[in-house]
Amino acid sequence: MSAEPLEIHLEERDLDRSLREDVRVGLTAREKWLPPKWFYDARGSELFEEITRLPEYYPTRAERAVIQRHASRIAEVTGAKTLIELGSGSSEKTRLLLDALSGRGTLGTFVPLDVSVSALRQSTAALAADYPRLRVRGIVGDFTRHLDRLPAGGRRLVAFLGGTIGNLMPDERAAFLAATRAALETGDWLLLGTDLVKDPGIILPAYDDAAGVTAEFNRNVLRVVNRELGADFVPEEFRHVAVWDAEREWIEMRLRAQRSMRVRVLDLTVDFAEGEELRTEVSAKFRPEGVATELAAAGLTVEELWTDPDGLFGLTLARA
Ligand code: AVJ
Repeated sequence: MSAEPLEIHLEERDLDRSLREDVRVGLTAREKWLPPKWFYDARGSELFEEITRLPEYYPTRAERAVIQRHASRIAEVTGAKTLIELGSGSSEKTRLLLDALSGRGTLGTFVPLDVSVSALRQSTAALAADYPRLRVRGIVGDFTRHLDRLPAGGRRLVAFLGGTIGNLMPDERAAFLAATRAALETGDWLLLGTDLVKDPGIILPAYDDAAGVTAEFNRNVLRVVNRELGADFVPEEFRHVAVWDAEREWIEMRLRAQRSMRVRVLDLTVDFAEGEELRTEVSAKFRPEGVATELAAAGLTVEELWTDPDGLFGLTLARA
Protein backbone atom coordinates (compact mmCIF):
# COMPACT_ATOMS: atom_id res chain seq x y z
CA MET A 1 0.00 0.00 0.00
CA SER A 2 1.32 3.46 -0.77
CA ALA A 3 1.10 6.22 1.83
CA GLU A 4 -2.06 8.27 1.93
CA PRO A 5 -1.74 11.96 1.12
CA LEU A 6 -0.61 13.98 4.14
CA GLU A 7 -3.30 15.70 6.14
CA ILE A 8 -2.33 19.30 6.34
CA HIS A 9 -3.25 21.04 9.60
CA LEU A 10 -0.57 23.62 9.15
CA GLU A 11 -1.03 25.35 5.85
CA GLU A 12 1.73 27.37 4.26
CA ARG A 13 0.02 30.56 5.42
CA ASP A 14 -0.38 29.36 9.06
CA LEU A 15 3.31 28.54 9.08
CA ASP A 16 4.13 31.89 7.60
CA ARG A 17 1.93 33.69 10.13
CA SER A 18 3.39 31.89 13.12
CA LEU A 19 6.98 32.37 11.89
CA ARG A 20 6.34 36.11 11.51
CA GLU A 21 4.83 36.26 14.97
CA ASP A 22 7.72 34.32 16.53
CA VAL A 23 10.30 36.49 14.76
CA ARG A 24 8.55 39.68 15.83
CA VAL A 25 8.28 38.59 19.48
CA GLY A 26 11.66 36.88 19.73
CA LEU A 27 13.84 39.40 17.95
CA THR A 28 12.38 42.44 19.71
CA ALA A 29 12.76 40.88 23.19
CA ARG A 30 15.47 42.21 25.48
CA GLU A 31 17.06 38.78 25.40
CA LYS A 32 16.62 37.68 21.81
CA TRP A 33 15.26 34.22 21.07
CA LEU A 34 13.61 32.06 18.40
CA PRO A 35 11.69 28.81 18.96
CA PRO A 36 13.47 25.61 17.88
CA LYS A 37 10.68 24.37 15.62
CA TRP A 38 12.01 26.65 12.86
CA PHE A 39 15.18 24.56 12.49
CA TYR A 40 13.32 21.89 10.59
CA ASP A 41 13.06 22.78 6.93
CA ALA A 42 14.30 20.04 4.55
CA ARG A 43 17.96 20.92 5.20
CA GLY A 44 17.45 21.26 8.96
CA SER A 45 15.70 17.90 9.15
CA GLU A 46 18.63 16.34 7.28
CA LEU A 47 21.13 17.99 9.59
CA PHE A 48 19.22 16.69 12.59
CA GLU A 49 19.35 13.15 11.16
CA GLU A 50 23.10 13.62 10.78
CA ILE A 51 23.31 14.75 14.43
CA THR A 52 21.62 11.53 15.55
CA ARG A 53 24.53 9.58 14.05
CA LEU A 54 27.32 11.64 15.64
CA PRO A 55 29.52 9.90 18.21
CA GLU A 56 28.83 12.66 20.77
CA TYR A 57 25.04 12.64 20.40
CA TYR A 58 24.05 9.82 22.75
CA PRO A 59 20.24 10.38 23.11
CA THR A 60 19.18 8.60 19.92
CA ARG A 61 21.29 5.50 20.54
CA ALA A 62 20.35 5.35 24.22
CA GLU A 63 16.64 5.72 23.50
CA ARG A 64 16.82 3.09 20.75
CA ALA A 65 18.38 0.69 23.26
CA VAL A 66 15.54 1.25 25.75
CA ILE A 67 12.82 0.88 23.14
CA GLN A 68 14.45 -2.25 21.73
CA ARG A 69 14.51 -3.84 25.13
CA HIS A 70 10.93 -3.03 26.12
CA ALA A 71 8.99 -2.86 22.85
CA SER A 72 7.30 -6.22 23.33
CA ARG A 73 6.19 -5.31 26.85
CA ILE A 74 4.84 -1.98 25.55
CA ALA A 75 2.91 -3.84 22.87
CA GLU A 76 1.58 -6.34 25.41
CA VAL A 77 0.50 -3.77 28.01
CA THR A 78 -1.06 -1.28 25.62
CA GLY A 79 -2.48 -3.58 22.96
CA ALA A 80 -2.58 -0.44 20.84
CA LYS A 81 -4.62 -0.36 17.63
CA THR A 82 -3.45 3.12 16.72
CA LEU A 83 0.03 4.48 17.26
CA ILE A 84 0.29 8.27 17.10
CA GLU A 85 3.76 9.83 17.06
CA LEU A 86 4.22 13.51 17.90
CA GLY A 87 7.23 15.27 16.37
CA SER A 88 7.85 12.10 14.41
CA GLY A 89 10.75 13.22 12.19
CA SER A 90 12.12 10.15 10.40
CA SER A 91 10.23 7.70 12.72
CA GLU A 92 13.34 5.49 12.62
CA LYS A 93 13.24 4.30 16.26
CA THR A 94 9.46 4.00 16.02
CA ARG A 95 9.91 1.02 13.71
CA LEU A 96 10.78 -1.01 16.80
CA LEU A 97 7.32 -0.21 18.20
CA LEU A 98 5.62 -0.85 14.86
CA ASP A 99 7.32 -4.26 14.68
CA ALA A 100 6.29 -5.19 18.21
CA LEU A 101 2.71 -3.96 17.82
CA SER A 102 2.30 -5.56 14.39
CA GLY A 103 3.76 -8.76 15.82
CA ARG A 104 0.94 -8.90 18.37
CA GLY A 105 -1.53 -8.27 15.58
CA THR A 106 -3.28 -5.34 17.24
CA LEU A 107 -1.91 -2.41 15.24
CA GLY A 108 -3.91 -1.05 12.32
CA THR A 109 -2.95 2.59 11.93
CA PHE A 110 0.16 4.71 12.38
CA VAL A 111 -0.27 8.48 12.60
CA PRO A 112 2.97 10.46 12.51
CA LEU A 113 2.59 14.20 13.17
CA ASP A 114 5.37 16.68 12.41
CA VAL A 115 5.91 20.31 11.37
CA SER A 116 8.35 19.21 8.70
CA VAL A 117 6.57 18.34 5.43
CA SER A 118 9.78 16.97 3.93
CA ALA A 119 10.49 14.66 6.86
CA LEU A 120 6.88 13.40 6.82
CA ARG A 121 6.86 12.78 3.06
CA GLN A 122 9.97 10.66 3.35
CA SER A 123 8.95 8.77 6.47
CA THR A 124 5.40 7.99 5.34
CA ALA A 125 6.60 6.77 1.92
CA ALA A 126 9.26 4.53 3.48
CA LEU A 127 6.90 3.16 6.14
CA ALA A 128 4.10 2.47 3.69
CA ALA A 129 6.57 0.48 1.57
CA ASP A 130 8.00 -1.46 4.52
CA TYR A 131 4.69 -2.06 6.37
CA PRO A 132 2.25 -2.87 3.56
CA ARG A 133 -0.57 -3.86 5.93
CA LEU A 134 -0.37 -0.71 8.01
CA ARG A 135 -2.51 2.35 7.35
CA VAL A 136 -0.11 5.32 7.49
CA ARG A 137 -1.78 8.70 8.00
CA GLY A 138 0.76 11.52 8.14
CA ILE A 139 -0.35 14.82 9.68
CA VAL A 140 1.51 18.07 9.10
CA GLY A 141 0.98 19.86 12.39
CA ASP A 142 2.40 21.42 15.53
CA PHE A 143 2.22 19.21 18.62
CA THR A 144 1.66 22.24 20.85
CA ARG A 145 -1.43 23.23 18.83
CA HIS A 146 -3.01 20.31 17.05
CA LEU A 147 -3.57 17.66 19.72
CA ASP A 148 -7.31 18.07 19.29
CA ARG A 149 -6.99 16.80 15.68
CA LEU A 150 -5.78 13.31 16.55
CA PRO A 151 -7.92 10.44 15.30
CA ALA A 152 -10.40 9.30 17.95
CA GLY A 153 -11.09 5.91 19.42
CA GLY A 154 -9.62 2.43 19.43
CA ARG A 155 -6.96 1.93 22.08
CA ARG A 156 -4.42 4.59 21.22
CA LEU A 157 -0.78 4.91 22.13
CA VAL A 158 0.73 8.39 21.77
CA ALA A 159 4.54 8.34 21.48
CA PHE A 160 6.57 11.47 22.05
CA LEU A 161 10.17 10.37 21.70
CA GLY A 162 13.68 11.73 21.42
CA GLY A 163 13.45 14.02 24.43
CA THR A 164 11.65 16.62 22.32
CA ILE A 165 9.45 17.47 25.31
CA GLY A 166 12.61 19.14 26.65
CA ASN A 167 12.22 21.84 24.00
CA LEU A 168 9.21 23.18 25.89
CA MET A 169 9.55 25.62 28.78
CA PRO A 170 8.24 24.29 32.12
CA ASP A 171 4.89 26.11 31.84
CA GLU A 172 4.48 25.02 28.20
CA ARG A 173 5.32 21.48 29.24
CA ALA A 174 2.57 21.42 31.85
CA ALA A 175 0.10 22.80 29.28
CA PHE A 176 1.25 20.26 26.69
CA LEU A 177 0.84 17.30 29.05
CA ALA A 178 -2.59 18.52 30.15
CA ALA A 179 -3.64 18.88 26.49
CA THR A 180 -2.30 15.40 25.76
CA ARG A 181 -4.31 13.97 28.63
CA ALA A 182 -7.40 15.83 27.40
CA ALA A 183 -6.92 14.42 23.89
CA LEU A 184 -6.75 10.87 25.27
CA GLU A 185 -9.52 8.72 26.61
CA THR A 186 -9.17 6.87 29.89
CA GLY A 187 -7.25 3.68 29.13
CA ASP A 188 -5.19 5.21 26.28
CA TRP A 189 -1.41 5.44 26.68
CA LEU A 190 1.48 7.89 26.45
CA LEU A 191 5.06 6.77 25.78
CA LEU A 192 7.41 9.62 26.64
CA GLY A 193 11.16 9.82 25.96
CA THR A 194 13.17 12.09 28.25
CA ASP A 195 16.88 12.78 28.25
CA LEU A 196 18.14 12.46 31.81
CA VAL A 197 20.25 14.78 33.99
CA LYS A 198 23.86 13.63 33.99
CA ASP A 199 27.44 14.91 34.00
CA PRO A 200 27.51 18.07 31.84
CA GLY A 201 30.77 16.67 30.46
CA ILE A 202 28.62 14.16 28.59
CA ILE A 203 25.73 16.48 27.71
CA LEU A 204 27.69 19.45 26.37
CA PRO A 205 29.62 17.65 23.59
CA ALA A 206 26.29 16.20 22.39
CA TYR A 207 25.26 19.80 21.64
CA ASP A 208 28.66 21.00 20.43
CA ASP A 209 30.13 18.24 18.31
CA ALA A 210 33.65 18.24 16.91
CA ALA A 211 32.51 17.98 13.29
CA GLY A 212 30.39 21.14 13.63
CA VAL A 213 27.12 19.55 12.47
CA THR A 214 25.18 21.00 15.41
CA ALA A 215 26.64 24.43 14.65
CA GLU A 216 25.32 24.17 11.08
CA PHE A 217 21.96 22.95 12.38
CA ASN A 218 21.82 25.92 14.74
CA ARG A 219 22.68 28.47 12.03
CA ASN A 220 20.06 26.88 9.77
CA VAL A 221 17.32 28.77 11.61
CA LEU A 222 18.81 32.01 10.26
CA ARG A 223 18.74 30.58 6.74
CA VAL A 224 15.07 29.67 7.21
CA VAL A 225 14.24 33.23 8.36
CA ASN A 226 16.24 34.69 5.46
CA ARG A 227 14.45 32.56 2.89
CA GLU A 228 10.93 32.71 4.31
CA LEU A 229 10.85 36.34 5.43
CA GLY A 230 13.52 37.93 3.21
CA ALA A 231 15.75 38.74 6.19
CA ASP A 232 19.44 39.52 5.69
CA PHE A 233 21.14 37.55 8.45
CA VAL A 234 24.71 36.51 7.61
CA PRO A 235 24.71 33.06 9.28
CA GLU A 236 28.51 32.68 9.02
CA GLU A 237 28.91 35.72 11.28
CA PHE A 238 27.22 33.89 14.16
CA ARG A 239 29.04 31.43 16.34
CA HIS A 240 27.34 28.34 17.73
CA VAL A 241 27.28 28.26 21.54
CA ALA A 242 25.97 25.50 23.83
CA VAL A 243 25.56 26.27 27.55
CA TRP A 244 24.55 24.00 30.43
CA ASP A 245 22.26 25.79 32.92
CA ALA A 246 22.97 23.84 36.11
CA GLU A 247 20.10 25.39 38.05
CA ARG A 248 17.36 24.74 35.53
CA GLU A 249 19.04 21.58 34.32
CA TRP A 250 18.79 22.38 30.65
CA ILE A 251 21.00 22.98 27.64
CA GLU A 252 20.66 26.22 25.73
CA MET A 253 21.81 26.64 22.18
CA ARG A 254 22.59 30.17 21.18
CA LEU A 255 24.01 32.04 18.21
CA ARG A 256 26.58 34.67 19.19
CA ALA A 257 27.11 37.70 16.94
CA GLN A 258 30.80 37.84 16.11
CA ARG A 259 30.61 41.57 15.41
CA SER A 260 27.98 44.25 15.77
CA MET A 261 25.36 43.83 13.09
CA ARG A 262 22.12 45.28 11.86
CA VAL A 263 19.57 42.85 10.43
CA ARG A 264 16.43 43.78 8.52
CA VAL A 265 13.49 41.45 8.79
CA LEU A 266 9.78 42.20 8.19
CA ASP A 267 9.43 45.87 9.09
CA LEU A 268 11.98 45.49 11.90
CA THR A 269 15.53 46.68 12.26
CA VAL A 270 17.28 44.33 14.66
CA ASP A 271 20.63 45.38 16.09
CA PHE A 272 23.11 42.94 17.57
CA ALA A 273 25.99 44.17 19.71
CA GLU A 274 29.26 42.30 19.27
CA GLY A 275 29.01 39.17 21.41
CA GLU A 276 25.25 39.42 21.81
CA GLU A 277 23.47 36.07 21.79
CA LEU A 278 20.24 34.84 20.25
CA ARG A 279 18.77 31.82 22.08
CA THR A 280 17.56 29.23 19.59
CA GLU A 281 16.78 26.19 21.75
CA VAL A 282 16.25 24.97 25.27
CA SER A 283 16.68 21.21 25.72
CA ALA A 284 15.70 20.29 29.26
CA LYS A 285 17.06 17.19 30.98
CA PHE A 286 14.95 15.29 33.50
CA ARG A 287 15.09 13.29 36.70
CA PRO A 288 12.86 10.21 36.92
CA GLU A 289 11.00 11.61 39.98
CA GLY A 290 10.35 14.84 38.10
CA VAL A 291 8.90 13.02 35.10
CA ALA A 292 6.51 11.09 37.35
CA THR A 293 5.46 14.28 39.18
CA GLU A 294 4.79 16.19 35.98
CA LEU A 295 2.80 13.33 34.48
CA ALA A 296 0.75 12.93 37.66
CA ALA A 297 -0.01 16.66 37.68
CA ALA A 298 -1.48 16.22 34.19
CA GLY A 299 -3.63 13.27 35.25
CA LEU A 300 -1.39 10.59 33.74
CA THR A 301 -0.34 7.55 35.77
CA VAL A 302 3.13 6.08 35.34
CA GLU A 303 3.05 2.37 34.57
CA GLU A 304 6.79 1.92 33.93
CA LEU A 305 9.88 4.11 33.75
CA TRP A 306 12.81 2.44 32.01
CA THR A 307 16.34 3.67 31.29
CA ASP A 308 19.10 2.33 29.05
CA PRO A 309 21.89 0.34 30.75
CA ASP A 310 24.04 3.49 31.12
CA GLY A 311 21.20 5.50 32.68
CA LEU A 312 21.43 8.18 30.01
CA PHE A 313 17.87 8.28 28.74
CA GLY A 314 14.42 7.60 30.19
CA LEU A 315 11.35 6.07 28.59
CA THR A 316 8.08 6.32 30.50
CA LEU A 317 4.88 4.47 29.77
CA ALA A 318 1.90 6.24 31.34
CA ARG A 319 -1.82 5.54 31.32
CA ALA A 320 -4.50 8.14 30.80
C1 AVJ B 1 15.04 16.82 18.55
C2 AVJ B 1 14.66 18.31 20.36
C3 AVJ B 1 15.27 16.06 20.80
O1 AVJ B 1 17.05 18.60 22.01
O2 AVJ B 1 18.45 16.99 21.65
C4 AVJ B 1 19.84 18.15 18.72
C5 AVJ B 1 17.32 18.69 19.00
N1 AVJ B 1 19.31 20.18 19.21
N2 AVJ B 1 20.96 18.88 18.82
C6 AVJ B 1 17.55 17.72 21.29
C7 AVJ B 1 18.79 18.99 18.98
C8 AVJ B 1 20.64 20.09 19.12
C9 AVJ B 1 16.97 17.52 19.87
N3 AVJ B 1 15.50 17.20 19.90
